[in-house]
Amino acid sequence: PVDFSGTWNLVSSDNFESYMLALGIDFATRKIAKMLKPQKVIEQEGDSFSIQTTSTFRSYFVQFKIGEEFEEDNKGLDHRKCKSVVTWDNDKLVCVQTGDKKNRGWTHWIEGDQLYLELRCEDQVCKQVYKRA
Ligand code: RET
Repeated sequence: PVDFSGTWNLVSSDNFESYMLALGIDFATRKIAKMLKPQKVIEQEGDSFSIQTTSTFRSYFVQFKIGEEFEEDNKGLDHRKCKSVVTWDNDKLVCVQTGDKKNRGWTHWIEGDQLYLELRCEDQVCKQVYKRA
């Protein structure tokens, strides 16, 4: 079984600014955020996850259990509350974030020593790749 646990460093990010724009993130934050190289620290125990995304500017923390809906505050991002739920799609982690924004969510998966993240909001898709630290 796949284990996401570990420390991961961003190596590439595609369309992140358009994703942030779709979320309604302000200009100044977008200009700073697109320069960042965030690090993810993931702890996985069975179906329980915590994911810390840290950067020199701002950080974001989320904790969830597969299949259990939770209220997500998106603090430090767009601050819009969502009802979120994460499920397995084979070895991919798929999150649906239900709220004001259509088609909001993300998918995480691993290939080799790389972690892939696809972030979705409205008609925008951001693709990021992380490497094990
Ligand atoms: C940063 C910097 C401040 C502005 C924005 C950020 C974006 C964070 C995102 C985090 C996604 C986390 C996920 C966790 C999965 O479990 C880097 C905090 C907009 C998009 C998908």
